[in-house]
Amino acid sequence: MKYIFPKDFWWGSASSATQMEGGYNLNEKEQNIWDYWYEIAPEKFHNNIGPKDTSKFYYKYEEDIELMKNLGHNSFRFSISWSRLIKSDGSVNLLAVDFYENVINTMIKNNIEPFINLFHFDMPMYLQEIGGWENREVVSAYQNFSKKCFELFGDKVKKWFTHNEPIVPVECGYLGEYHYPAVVDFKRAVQVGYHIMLSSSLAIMEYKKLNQGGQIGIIVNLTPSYPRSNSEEDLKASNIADLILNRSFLDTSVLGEFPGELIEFVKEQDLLPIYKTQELEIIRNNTVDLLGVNYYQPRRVKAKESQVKDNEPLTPESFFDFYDMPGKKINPHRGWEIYEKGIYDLAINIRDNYKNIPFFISENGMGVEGEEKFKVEGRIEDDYRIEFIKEHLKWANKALKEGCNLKGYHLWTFMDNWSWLNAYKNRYGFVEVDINNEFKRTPKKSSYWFKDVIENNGF
Ligand code: BGP
Repeated sequence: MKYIFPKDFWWGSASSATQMEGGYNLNEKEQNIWDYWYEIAPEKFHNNIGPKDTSKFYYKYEEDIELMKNLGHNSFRFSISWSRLIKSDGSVNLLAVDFYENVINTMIKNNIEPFINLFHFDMPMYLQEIGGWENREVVSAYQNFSKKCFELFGDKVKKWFTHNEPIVPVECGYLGEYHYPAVVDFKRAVQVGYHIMLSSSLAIMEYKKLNQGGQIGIIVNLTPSYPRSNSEEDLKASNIADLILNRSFLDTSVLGEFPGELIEFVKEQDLLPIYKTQELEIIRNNTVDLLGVNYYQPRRVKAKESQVKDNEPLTPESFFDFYDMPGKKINPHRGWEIYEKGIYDLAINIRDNYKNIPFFISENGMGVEGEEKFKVEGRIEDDYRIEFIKEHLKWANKALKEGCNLKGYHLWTFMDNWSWLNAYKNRYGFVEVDINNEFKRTPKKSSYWFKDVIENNGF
């Protein structure tokens, strides 16, 4: 064996509540923005499939966790649905407590460590109605929600994450039209980003107060930015992309401060959010213990080729263009670039610029449209996914050898799930979910290959 991983390496997969639970209105769950958006605009969702009964983990979690165990996994990340746990009057939904308690107990019984994330794009609608992340009161509501989760489940759960990809609700909800409320307004986006960051620090503060002996972190989609060339213009464009899309949450979560250059940029563009000095103190004093890093593809950047028009709204892309690099390797089933070395580059960046903080690959994966065409005698033969994981793990292994503090690797995702506006278009799971046949689970070839890797702690 050539690629050996450390003992106790975290092998597993990641998921999120809205994408896999289903039971969108069962047992007093309230609506979140996805339930609402689907209700008013179902045509926006691929094949008109909404979040009502996604992958049915809510009903089948025992079977699913047993399958995870049989496939050798030692850890699994899921999220707690805020709109399931906390009712619109602020009280705790005891039926939801039962559900999450059962999930946690079943995982522990099967030797799978629960990693829990608190926010994965799923704002309760009753809070969106008062402005969502734009409203400081919602930050306090999130602080209370996080505290409740620690009190309820913190005796058993020792790995917590405040947010998954915190830049995504900013980018997709306030700078693009992929998440509700789907507006394009840079100033509002900056306020949302600031409040999400503050909410993360407040949750960390609550967690530390309780002294539960676990670790708390954040999960960032740390997409490395690569300039087209070393020209001054391309470097500048790549730097600004990195600053807004990576360093906004990464620097602040790990180092406790918004990057000076970002503050300058925001001031210059007249985008400063409303904030209080004491809040900056909270951010400074409550940094993460642990980092989750989602990596799918690199961000290739070039200097802007055309002037931004006067009537065009300002967005981050007013300052750089995406670069379509000739000859890049592509996942033809999703259209995304595959660049395995990105995993190594981001690891080295964390080692050298972020105090070598412990981190893990919290999502990596390959989406495949029309994956049923790879089915042979009832099983999806996903050799492309094996190749994808293997090549990324090789670079992860090199990073480990060079002193990076890498703790684990989670695939996105365990079983095929629903992916926001893309619904069930792109499949990512180790396990096929047949949405036309009672959501039947069938492990794909890659799940058995991964099981061997886990058993051997390498390949
Ligand atoms: C990540 C998100 C996941 C998931 C994944 C796949 O950024 O954290 O929630 O959706 O992307 O995305 P897609 O289905 O659009 O290919």
